[in-house]
Amino acid sequence: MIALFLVISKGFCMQDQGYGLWFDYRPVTENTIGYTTLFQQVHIDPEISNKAVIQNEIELAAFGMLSIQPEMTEASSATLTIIRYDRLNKELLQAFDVNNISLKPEGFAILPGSRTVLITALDDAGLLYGTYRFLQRIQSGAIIKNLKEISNPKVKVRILNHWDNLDRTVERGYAGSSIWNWHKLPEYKDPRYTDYARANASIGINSTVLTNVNANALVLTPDWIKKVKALADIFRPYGIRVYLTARFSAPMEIGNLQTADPLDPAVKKWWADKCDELYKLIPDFGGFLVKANSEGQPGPQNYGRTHAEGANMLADALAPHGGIVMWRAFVYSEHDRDDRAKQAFSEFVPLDGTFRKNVLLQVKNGPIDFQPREPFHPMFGAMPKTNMMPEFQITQEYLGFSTHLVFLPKLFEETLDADTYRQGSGSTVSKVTDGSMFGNALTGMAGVSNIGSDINWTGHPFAQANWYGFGRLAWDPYLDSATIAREWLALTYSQEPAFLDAMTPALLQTRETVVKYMTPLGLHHIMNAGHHYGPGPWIDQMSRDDWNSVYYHKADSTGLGFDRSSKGSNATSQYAQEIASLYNDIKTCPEELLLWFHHVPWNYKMKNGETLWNSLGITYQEGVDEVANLNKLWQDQKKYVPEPEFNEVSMLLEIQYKEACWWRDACMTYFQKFSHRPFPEVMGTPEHDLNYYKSLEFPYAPGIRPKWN
Ligand code: BDP
Repeated sequence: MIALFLVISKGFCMQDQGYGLWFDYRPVTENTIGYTTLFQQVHIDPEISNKAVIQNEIELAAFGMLSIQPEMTEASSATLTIIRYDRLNKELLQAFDVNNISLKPEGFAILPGSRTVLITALDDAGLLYGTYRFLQRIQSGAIIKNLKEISNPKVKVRILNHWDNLDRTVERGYAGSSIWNWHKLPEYKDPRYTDYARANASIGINSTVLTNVNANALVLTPDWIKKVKALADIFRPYGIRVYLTARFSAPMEIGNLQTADPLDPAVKKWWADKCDELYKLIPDFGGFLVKANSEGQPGPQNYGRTHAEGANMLADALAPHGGIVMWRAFVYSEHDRDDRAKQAFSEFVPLDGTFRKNVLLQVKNGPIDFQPREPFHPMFGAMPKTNMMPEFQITQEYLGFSTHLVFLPKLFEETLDADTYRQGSGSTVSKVTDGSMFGNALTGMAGVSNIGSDINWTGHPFAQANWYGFGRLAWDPYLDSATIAREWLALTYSQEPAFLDAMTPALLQTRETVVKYMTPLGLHHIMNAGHHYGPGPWIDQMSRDDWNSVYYHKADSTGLGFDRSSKGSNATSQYAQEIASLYNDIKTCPEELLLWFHHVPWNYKMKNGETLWNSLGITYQEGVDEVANLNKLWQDQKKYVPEPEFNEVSMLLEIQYKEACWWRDACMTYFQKFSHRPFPEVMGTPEHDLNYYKSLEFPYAPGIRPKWN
């Protein structure tokens, strides 16, 4: 008989406001043999360094899901055996089919036998990942004989970037303050740090940058390094290494040097000594993330040196300890008159082949800045002799903060699946990411964290899915977002098919919905200035041209959009020929990127037969309608979700609807100044005039960038 397991949906419990994330081990019931038997006797390899954390997780899970206390046994012939591959004995080798499995570092194998399961891996981290995966499969109701899974991470450095400041503010953070309580560290070790490590390990994240890319050199002083060490010690058993952002001018700010010139011997020595100091306390310290010569941050160009010279100097200081440098390619200058979208490519591509082996260039998914939709960054695939990692923004700076429900793995997937054509067709960004395109050994994927001190970690309950999805894609960039959505929903709320069938497609649609009501048809960077909250297409008074919305949409009486074709800024030429010609021609350019690449006449005929102007209004309206539909659908899910979270999401969806209308009305009213056309009927007439929308101010919007030192 097929074993069927009914999973009780999450209970209604006042305390449950999402702290438990996707692994709070809610009860599962079984109606035939299975899970309970499996947890009867558990053997965990006594030789591994993380035995205690694995045991703790097994006990928590067994108690939470099945109300049982598993017996821990020394005998390796247990019902559940978790053991390193090199320590498999003859019996186990005979009992389980381990011959054809190919394991890599951190990878794992979950092998079901008859009423038993073996989890094995080459290393301790792999055993922990295997354990989490096994528990997740049980939480989502898998049948034991279907548990077989052999999985190796495709990316080496799977890393969160916290934009957390030392005063506990979080740049672009919308979930409270920083979870790092620097003031009380190193003595006070908030239990939340352990739960943070558990959450990350449960999805394969193995690295974290604790501090903001707009860096403060103080974190590299002895007292602060002790605080960092306290966190590193907590994270270590979970396979997580800590990294810091390095402020390029640190040798001057905290080292009393007169210069930070990367070729100056005293500067080189200062960094080498700093690394010695760091590694003495934190032997597995990961390395540095650097934002240099970008948005006011100091860098090698202050001394007439290149990005490669800057990165290599730090790489050399870290190399003896096995550390790496993640050097950001997010650069654009107010002195460069060229299209901002082109500047990183122009700056970095000529440097291909000059970076050290322990440098990873960290490249944002698109060429501007984490917009709801961007084409993939043209640097992907364009530097065959350089290690390169994508950077995604998990925090929703440009996607409605933690108020709007948007499932970002869909956006991440769009970039990862994009074909760069750099090595012929099929040269996807995923292949740059996992190193298979050019044979890079050092690979990575970064996500700007959305985590804060809020009880549910991420502000919006559904923003947890973006953290989860990032981790899953960093482990395997080829995973599809539908699988991730379904997994997360089943783990977090309920595995009832009715719930999953309704909510999975709904989640997947949310990204497009946000694009439609914020920046349809390739519009971008038309958020209000500074905080980026709400619409601000009229912004034209910022100190830098490329911080103004008008720079990006270029609305005038003839039409709308940024001409990046060969007749305009020629940004299209930075792509491989196949992509360049596709984007370059207004007829073949995908409509969702039309206004990114072309200045389009208001009366241009779109594929739907409507003019550009009408299509704009129709698309804005579709976005608004889709939020309304999502809210309707959500109201039917009440029985699957704990009441506090259900209510929270309902209230947030109301705000999202209001704000979607605001976006539509403010943008269409503004653009009408140029199009001089009536609003398309479907969207009705905006409630207010343009002056009203322009007058709205939000001086206390969260997440604003603090003053840099
Ligand atoms: C921009 C943010 C800014 C960050 C910058 C970056 O507005 O706060 O410092 O990205 O990535 O999108 O460095």
